[in-house]
Amino acid sequence: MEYKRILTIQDISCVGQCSLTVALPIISACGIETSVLPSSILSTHTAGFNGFTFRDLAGDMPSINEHWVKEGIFFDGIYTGYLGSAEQVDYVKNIAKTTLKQGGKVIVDPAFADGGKLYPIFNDAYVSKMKELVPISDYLLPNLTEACFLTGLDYKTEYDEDYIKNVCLNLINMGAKTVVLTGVSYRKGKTGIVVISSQNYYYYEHELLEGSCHGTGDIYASAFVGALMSGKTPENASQIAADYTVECIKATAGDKNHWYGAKFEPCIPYLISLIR
Ligand code: PXL
Repeated sequence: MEYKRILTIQDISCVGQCSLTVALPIISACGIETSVLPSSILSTHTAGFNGFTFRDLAGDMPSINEHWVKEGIFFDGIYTGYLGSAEQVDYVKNIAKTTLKQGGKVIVDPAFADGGKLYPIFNDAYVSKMKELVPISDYLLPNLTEACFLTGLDYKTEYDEDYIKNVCLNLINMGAKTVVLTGVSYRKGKTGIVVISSQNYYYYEHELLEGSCHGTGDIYASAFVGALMSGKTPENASQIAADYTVECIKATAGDKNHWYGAKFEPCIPYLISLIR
């Protein structure tokens, strides 16, 4: 197998099992060299901890980008997640333009909202700027909340396949090549993933576990990237990522002290078995 290198751009939440502290081990475990560009650094993630610190690292991005260009450093894939500010979007676009190998893939997880609401540090101006990453994405991985913020369509908690297809096709019309929509539930006790491009609709349904845990979107996206970069089809990668995420949630369920993230580490051997 060809040895691949990707770059992932997202925050370091020092404590909280999300973003880079999840992406780096998961993608590496899939056998992919994982370079990182921290978008920001926070003492913890912002979902449930009070008084977290936050430092925007946007100012470092242009010189890091310039150095990579000078060194002739290129990536087979660029996977973006939680950024720190709208200002970073132009820098990220330039990094993709100057450091992505020909034929390399851009994977964008908008990572700014869930459950119908924006995450604490974000606002409409941020959403508006994030729309600029949609047309550069080969794979866009939103949840339904993010998909609705990006398209301006109504966010619904009960819906049918036509509604979901319409949301995804709006994102395709905005320039996303393939949309991988997470958390799509058509019936009680089940949830799943829709993978849609201009031609294909694919739905992978799996069990919906009680009590969601934080950070599972990042676990999902990282496993998707690892599987995709390992040569799996987008449909297969979405299935592997879903099965792995379910396993991580099962490993965490019932531990009230572990409310801030999912115990993804003990499940890494399972992910590797799915990739092989
Ligand atoms: O998992 C998404 C995420 C990433 N990074 C930070 C967050 C969140 C979600 O709340 O707060 C800092």
